[in-house]
Amino acid sequence: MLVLRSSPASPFGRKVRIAAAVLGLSDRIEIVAADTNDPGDSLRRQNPLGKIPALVLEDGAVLYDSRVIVEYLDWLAGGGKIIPAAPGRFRILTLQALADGIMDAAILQIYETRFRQPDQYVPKWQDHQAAKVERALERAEAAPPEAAARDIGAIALACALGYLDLRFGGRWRAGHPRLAAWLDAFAAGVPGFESTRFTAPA
Ligand SMILES: N[C@@H](CCC(=O)N[C@@H](CS)C(=O)NCC(=O)O)C(=O)O
Repeated sequence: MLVLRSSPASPFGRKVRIAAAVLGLSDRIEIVAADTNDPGDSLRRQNPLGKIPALVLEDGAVLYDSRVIVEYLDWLAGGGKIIPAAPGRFRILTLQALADGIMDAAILQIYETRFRQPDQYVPKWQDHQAAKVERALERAEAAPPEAAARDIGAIALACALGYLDLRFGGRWRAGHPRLAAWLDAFAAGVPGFESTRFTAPA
């Protein structure tokens, strides 16, 4: 078995889990929860960066980050499945980078509130990150993926939007109707999207 170190709310972990589902590899992966804040968690020995997701292979080697893991899973599934050959490859990888950037900028805004006291918040920094998200959403709204797309660009974008739904109350939807419609269609067509949805405890 492959072991995926992740946590239920991680959008990058979700990207890997949906990729595995789309590739038919979910039953080869055991998910072992990781606590990125716990210095005693073996995660920090597996990935010195202390970040999730990390994938432990059968020989004990560890792959990170999510881009490397999805590349590995695609290879394991025969190659060219969710990361196709050129010419589509580079457009899809760039969409993945855009979506990963949304997740990075969104996570940094959340960490600001977790790692700093309210009187230490830096609004200029939060606005800087929020503007990245807004510009990236505008770019994606101008040209959403095709409805039937199941490649790593579409999967990553769905995870980014799902994370904005989870942590920012879905406020992005009002200004991005094409993207909202695209996400709803993706969710309806990819069972792995709903099955990996994290709902915060009440
Ligand atoms: N570029 C990384 C980003 C991973 C990432 O930011 N993971 C977050 C959780 S979603 C994390 O581990 N945060 C803990 C930390 O930064 O210490 C990837 O694609 O896997």
